[in-house]
Amino acid sequence: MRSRGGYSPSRAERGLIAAPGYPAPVVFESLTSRLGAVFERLRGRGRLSEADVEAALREVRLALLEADVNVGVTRSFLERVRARAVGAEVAGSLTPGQQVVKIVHDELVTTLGRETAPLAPARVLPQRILMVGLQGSGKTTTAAKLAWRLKSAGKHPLLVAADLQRPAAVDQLEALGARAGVPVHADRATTPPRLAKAAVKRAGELGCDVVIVDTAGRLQIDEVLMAELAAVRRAVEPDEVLLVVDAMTGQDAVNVARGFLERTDLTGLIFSKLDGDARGGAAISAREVTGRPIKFVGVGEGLDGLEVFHPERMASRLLGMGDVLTLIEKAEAAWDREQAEAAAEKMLRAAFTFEDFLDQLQQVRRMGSLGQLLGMLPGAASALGTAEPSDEALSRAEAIIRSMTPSERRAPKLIDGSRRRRIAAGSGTSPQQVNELLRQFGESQRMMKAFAEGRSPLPGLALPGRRAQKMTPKVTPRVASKAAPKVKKKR
Ligand SMILES: Nc1nc2c(ncn2[C@@H]2O[C@H](COP(=O)(O)OP(=O)(O)O)[C@@H](O)[C@H]2O)c(=O)[nH]1
Ligand SMILES: [Mg+2]
Repeated sequence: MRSRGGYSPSRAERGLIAAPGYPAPVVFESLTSRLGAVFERLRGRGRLSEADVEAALREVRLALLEADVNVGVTRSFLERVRARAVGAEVAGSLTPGQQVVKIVHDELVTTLGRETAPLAPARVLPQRILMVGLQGSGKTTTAAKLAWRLKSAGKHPLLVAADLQRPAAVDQLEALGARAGVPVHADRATTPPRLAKAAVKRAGELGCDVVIVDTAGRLQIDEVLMAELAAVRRAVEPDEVLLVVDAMTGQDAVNVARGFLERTDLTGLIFSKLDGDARGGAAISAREVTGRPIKFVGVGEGLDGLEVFHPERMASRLLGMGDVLTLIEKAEAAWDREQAEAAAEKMLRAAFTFEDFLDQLQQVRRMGSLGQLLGMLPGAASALGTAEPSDEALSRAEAIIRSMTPSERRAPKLIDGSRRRRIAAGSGTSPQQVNELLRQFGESQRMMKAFAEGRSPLPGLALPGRRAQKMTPKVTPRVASKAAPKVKKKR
């Protein structure tokens, strides 16, 4: 299924890390629905006061605690969000509510690690990976999944059964290794450090380039276990020490992670059982207190149930937006519509200026479609002097308007010969081109005025017609009711 045996190691490695088809599992359900509800309420508000931010953060706090995020972690997370949210300038195209969503999302991504974290490369071959964690967290299963994954990416792993606490543990790894088609090094009559050391040597003999060492766990962190792990670590000199944490671990995840961090020099985290009724708390908490990246997540018992961890996707999921980017795009669309509505009203009052025009041009650039501009901007085609304005014409118009002073933009009548030359020089156009834009804009304004006063518009004028209806449903009825009742009847 994922066999990439023919690839060179570097490609295989990249394929392994990027895992483009990573199907995001449905996880962290409680936090998801909670935050979804919060932002549902915030959405649709015009402006967010400081009290609104506080109210939002109270809900976020409850949601985080409910998902078993550690109390201290929650507090510092909310402080970071508050510091950014209160008094933050709302980005041009977002509503204040969307801005809060974005900040919470950004902060979550940061807390979860921002980037996907690839496995550390081998300092010397073979690459050495040590799996540690409490009993039942999923170490043995995860070791086998990782071996299978690396094998699929063209590597030659060797599994090492260094959990000598229970005989059954060795059997379990041998069975999993057989299923994965990966050799297992075992020796029931030795100590874990010696076994691990011997395994590294054996890997060389077998031509294996990765050694994955499974270790014993306990129900709780204890001295004997930690001493054993420290000894194994010295024997193996691992490139990675990966702590496997059961995603169902609640508040205690922080203590577990801290304990292992202090005693075993963790390099990364793996969260198992995210396919179950998993909560998000453990992942956020453990990531925050250890500062170690989450490298993989377990999403099933089978060998293929291990996925690369994507902070961005997880944060979006935590927010219950499915995809926050989509949400923000929608917010931008809503903002554009409001702006278009205001502009249309101004036009009808013949108060439309070059500044409004510039705003519209910028919006259109973001949307990247001239057709939409025409829909939202009654009279635009005529102002630009062509029925189908080109990008070039738009750029030229924008450059010219940018070279005007604010007062010139509001009152183009001010623009005399010398101002015209200055604007042309500033915008890299000719005075004739400036003149042309002024003329067309003035004409368009005049027509809009006539239109607004109910006089018959000149033939050929691009009326805010059906296209506008599609794009700007709130604009059109108002425009239509004033000047074109026929259009209204059709709706
Ligand atoms: N559903 C699910 N079960 C898992 C996952 N990872 C491990 N398990 C199960 O959790 C149990 C304990 O796993 P094991 O590897 O033996 O844990 P260990 O004691 O840390 O070695 C086993 O029944 C595994 O099948 C996972 O990602 N999803
Ligand atoms: Mg085990």
